[in-house]
Amino acid sequence: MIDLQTFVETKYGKTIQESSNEELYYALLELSKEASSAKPTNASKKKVYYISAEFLIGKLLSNNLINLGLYEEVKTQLAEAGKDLIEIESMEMEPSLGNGGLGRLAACFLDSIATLGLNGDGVGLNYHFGLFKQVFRDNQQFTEPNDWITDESWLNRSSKTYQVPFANFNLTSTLYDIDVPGYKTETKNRLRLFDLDSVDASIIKDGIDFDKTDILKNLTLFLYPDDSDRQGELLRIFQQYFMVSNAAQLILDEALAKGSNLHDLADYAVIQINDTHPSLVIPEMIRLLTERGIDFDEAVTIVKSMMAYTNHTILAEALEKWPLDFLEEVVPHLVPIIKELDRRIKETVTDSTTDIIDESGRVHMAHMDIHYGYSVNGVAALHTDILKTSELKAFYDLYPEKFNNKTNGITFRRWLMHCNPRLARFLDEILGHGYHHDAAELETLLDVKESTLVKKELEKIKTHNKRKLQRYLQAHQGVTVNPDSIFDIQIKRMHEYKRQQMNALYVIHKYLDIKAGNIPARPLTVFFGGKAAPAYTIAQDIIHLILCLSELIAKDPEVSPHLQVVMVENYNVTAASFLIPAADISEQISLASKEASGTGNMKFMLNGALTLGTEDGANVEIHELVGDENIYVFGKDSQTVIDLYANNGYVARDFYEKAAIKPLVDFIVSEELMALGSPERLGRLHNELIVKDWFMTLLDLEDYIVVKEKMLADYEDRSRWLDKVIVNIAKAGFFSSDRTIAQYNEDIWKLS
Ligand code: 26Q
Repeated sequence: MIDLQTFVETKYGKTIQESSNEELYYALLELSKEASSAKPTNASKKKVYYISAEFLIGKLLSNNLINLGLYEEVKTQLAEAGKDLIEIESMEMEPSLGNGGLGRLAACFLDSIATLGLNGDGVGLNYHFGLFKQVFRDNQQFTEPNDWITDESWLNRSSKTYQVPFANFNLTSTLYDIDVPGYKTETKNRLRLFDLDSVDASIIKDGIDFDKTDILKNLTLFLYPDDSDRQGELLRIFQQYFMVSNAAQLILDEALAKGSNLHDLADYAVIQINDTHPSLVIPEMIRLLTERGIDFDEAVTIVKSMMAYTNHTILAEALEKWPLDFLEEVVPHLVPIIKELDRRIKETVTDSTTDIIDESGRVHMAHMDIHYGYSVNGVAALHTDILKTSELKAFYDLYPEKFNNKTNGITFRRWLMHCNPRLARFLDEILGHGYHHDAAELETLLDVKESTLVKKELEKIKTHNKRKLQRYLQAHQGVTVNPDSIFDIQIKRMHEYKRQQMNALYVIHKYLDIKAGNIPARPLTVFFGGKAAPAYTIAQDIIHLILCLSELIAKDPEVSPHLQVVMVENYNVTAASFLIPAADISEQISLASKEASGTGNMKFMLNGALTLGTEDGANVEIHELVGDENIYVFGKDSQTVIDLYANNGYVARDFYEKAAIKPLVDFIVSEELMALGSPERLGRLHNELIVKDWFMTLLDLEDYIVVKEKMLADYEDRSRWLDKVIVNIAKAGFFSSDRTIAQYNEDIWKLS
């Protein structure tokens, strides 16, 4: 039992009631930190190190309170003093230490590793500003630094420091730890974030611009600063090496402290390499082992038995290939090791497509991971199949035993209990608490599928969550949404393959339809949210189109009662936790074969939204689990798409010329929109869709519109819709990251 009143009085000399929300936030921060620091770390012999350039942890207060078992007590004691935990939590800054899916997955995994009582830490970098903050002006995206680190925070500065050698200087790191308490566990794990004391925010000039060459001042300033120029790319290598050299030294320290003689290092440590960003850990670990007296051959053998690689993408442009002369400039001491690793492959493997160093002298990081690791996994069944049969086929032929699938998952502590407490409480009432520790038990919800009482309650919860989102958007963005409308939501990074532009073309279709006098049965609100990389012009153009459409419709009294478009500013984990529980329709409309998994799709399903999606990534598994009746699938399948690419078989203009499509695409450059927006941006996007359309928007557009209209019509049969909602929630258990992590451990890590 905690006594918050006494705690607050001791800290501030006043009551809860007299304290401000900010004061209460800091009191609760201190209270949670005390509770988790009291827990011992896991002392078992073998440990997994999840190395990742990104950990998109989001705000931690509520989650830590939930995991520490303090949430309900705190909430009640605050409420008794007239205080609201949601308002107190809004005082917390969100650490945006990730871009999107990959970073958020790492955060969910930390929660599950701790919850399953496994010995495992995350290792990464302590970016002072993380990902940029997005603001809209003139219907366009602008970027600002997100200053998330406050004097008191979740970070604990440790006394550990390491020396990291670069070409012309050594850097001294500082290690910060963030405690990761599992859900109601005895022990805790940690997120280990390395930093550099000399980093200096004063080098930031307007927006997020800064001197890319001043490594001492900029190394951990931002997450993935613009990598479109050479200096940006060099900085990325500096960051990656700083991360992995520190990680490798930490791992060796911890293993030695537990009694390793280094020959047996693999009995103490396994490294999960999260995409190729930490791949330099392979040559670095070999370097450190040989420095400590292990001979090269043995070092290679040791490393081969402790490195496991996860692939998160098949987009060629996202696969890292570093020119050897870049590496020569930053980490010359790794170059001979990488060359030797490559030489050994070239000696034994005839197929030159698997070379680590290609004929243009570029180092293929994924190739190094696959040759010198013991496990390669994709993140959804379809994704792993595509890796085996096409993208990484040459490697699969060499090492079939290394390949395995680990379908992604999400932590239910954040994506159900925290973001949707009403639904969580209702599920507790009708199912008991068993599903908290075994998410598969959610399936017993199917037993009450016919109950009108259950359906009524689910409807009430959805409306409650829509109102909660309404208040959030009103306060944060000054937009008013209609909670009696259908909430149709697409939130994810802005990227052509994710096809936000297709959804925008649907909006145009709907707008023109309403203008033509076809009034929908119920109003529709289409929400978008997502950041675009500063150097990604077409993604910026898509944001521009959406913002212009939003303005056009809002200003049109004929259309605005029936249709609204909201582009949520600065979409992040916090915004997601308000948006997802309020959704009726989950937009998962990537071009089949391109979205490795998706994890938003799982969060929406768990929160009672129905999926409108292509047969891509984990959508395929959602479809299999819920059945045809309970999902809205459209579009060409992945094999068709892969064949179209192979034969250059897609010609955008052929689709553009179709009578149903041309007016929608041409509306992008209509007088109405051009008057609101930038002719340059709108013109470029219009042209792109007609002459290139690399991600085949127009291929699936007609089918998308038909299926979406069917979905909106089906919404009107509330009882049948709620049947589908129940099946979706009931089947979401498979997507618990506890299941994913149990499989990683069973097949790859083998921790006790
Ligand atoms: C690479 C080189 C240079 C600069 C940046 C990058 C870079 C940065 C971030 C490349 C990729 C990323 C992030 C990728 C990512 O988030 N992938 C997503 O991972 C999710 C978790 O597995 C999947 O669900 C998504 O399908 C996948 O897109």
